[in-house]
Amino acid sequence: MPNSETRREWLRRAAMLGTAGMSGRLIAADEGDAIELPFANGKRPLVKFPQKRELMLVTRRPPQLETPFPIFNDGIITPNDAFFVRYHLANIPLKIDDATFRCEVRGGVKTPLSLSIEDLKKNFEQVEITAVCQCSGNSRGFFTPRVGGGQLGNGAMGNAKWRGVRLKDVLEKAGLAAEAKQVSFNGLDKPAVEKTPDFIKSLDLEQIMAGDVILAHTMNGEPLPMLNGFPLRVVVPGYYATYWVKHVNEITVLSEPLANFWMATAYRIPNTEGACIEPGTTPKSTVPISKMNVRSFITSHGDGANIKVGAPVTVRGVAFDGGEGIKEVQFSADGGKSWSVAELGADAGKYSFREWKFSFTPAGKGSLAWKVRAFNRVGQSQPLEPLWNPAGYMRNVVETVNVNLIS
Ligand SMILES: Nc1nc2c(c(=O)[nH]1)N[C@H]1C(S)=C(S)[C@@H](COP(=O)(O)O)O[C@H]1N2
Ligand SMILES: [Mo]
Repeated sequence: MPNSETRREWLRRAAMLGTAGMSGRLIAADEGDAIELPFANGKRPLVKFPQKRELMLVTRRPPQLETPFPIFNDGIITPNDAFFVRYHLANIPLKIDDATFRCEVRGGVKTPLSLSIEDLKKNFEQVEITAVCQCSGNSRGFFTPRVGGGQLGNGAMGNAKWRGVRLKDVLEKAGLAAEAKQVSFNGLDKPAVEKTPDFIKSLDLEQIMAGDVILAHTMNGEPLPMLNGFPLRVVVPGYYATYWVKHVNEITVLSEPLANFWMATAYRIPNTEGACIEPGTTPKSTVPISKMNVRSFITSHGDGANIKVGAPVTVRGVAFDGGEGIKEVQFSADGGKSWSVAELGADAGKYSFREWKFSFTPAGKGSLAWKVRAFNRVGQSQPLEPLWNPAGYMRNVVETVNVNLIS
């Protein structure tokens, strides 16, 4: 693993190559390096937290760290030390003994369980799934009109290999009560003040019994980093990360849908096509956020990159969706007038980042908009113009990188 000096050097190089624009520009700040995201108040210092390389600081308490975008060009797996971090509650666990840690399974079950990590590893089938974990508010900083909440660039996402056990198998071992409808998840983090509601989320039992929801103890072959939920987290492939509860130590089977602040008030989207409404207005009705929509990014080049005319160039990036799987990625070198089908990388599963690349020899001169769009297996794609909702969730516009052709 490159040390932090090499990292900085690499970031600097990435910035010079023009990996800027939508992904930010590396600048020297008094306190050290920072990345300037291309929206108001977009300066993010690069800071080091335990088990992490330098990441972009959104807030210190609770820790919210964004992955510098050039890292997504390194490969489809996001390294653990570069994976973004998001918490809602200031009182987070800093040290957990995984030998004494227990995850309690209770509520509407025949036999409540108290599971150690060892139990989970020994007594259940181990499964591994590669899946994107993306914050609902990823890219919120690009919303116009601006909306409240963490002003994130495009780095509140990551793709990892999650290993653990199926939640379904755990629930079957406990035995479900007949009236079971939902399952709630609580982690070890706590509010700093009493009036803040504890972060508890729930999923429908039906979704869990389909088998893809897992309790993960391992991320990319290592124990989860503390800040990503050590020693156990919920992984809900295809769903926004709000359901991926970290340090999960209470799993409760419910006979009614959970109606706490985090389900009934927060993390809801307009109940409309595309989850969007007229900018600046209020939705008439809302539903809990669920599956991720289609996204695709150019990772190899950023705004302001100088591209030599007449010399072959390979553009590449990643695409993903909520679990249908990416079927096709298209690239446009002329601002969206014409599109070419890109070459897809290896298929790491329908919940994973899919690499794409496109090689061609640029012609013409001046500045040009490169664009990328993806289609999933049911034909869904991204709109050319961004959609709006008041919480700044689910951004999925056709992404653009502006480059300069030089001779
Ligand atoms: N215990 C706990 N789990 C949590 C949260 C939290 O605040 N506490 N935030 C959720 C949200 S909104 C996101 S975006 C993801 C972030 O996961 P990461 O920090 O591993 O990147 O964790 C989810 N799980
Ligand atoms: Mo989130």
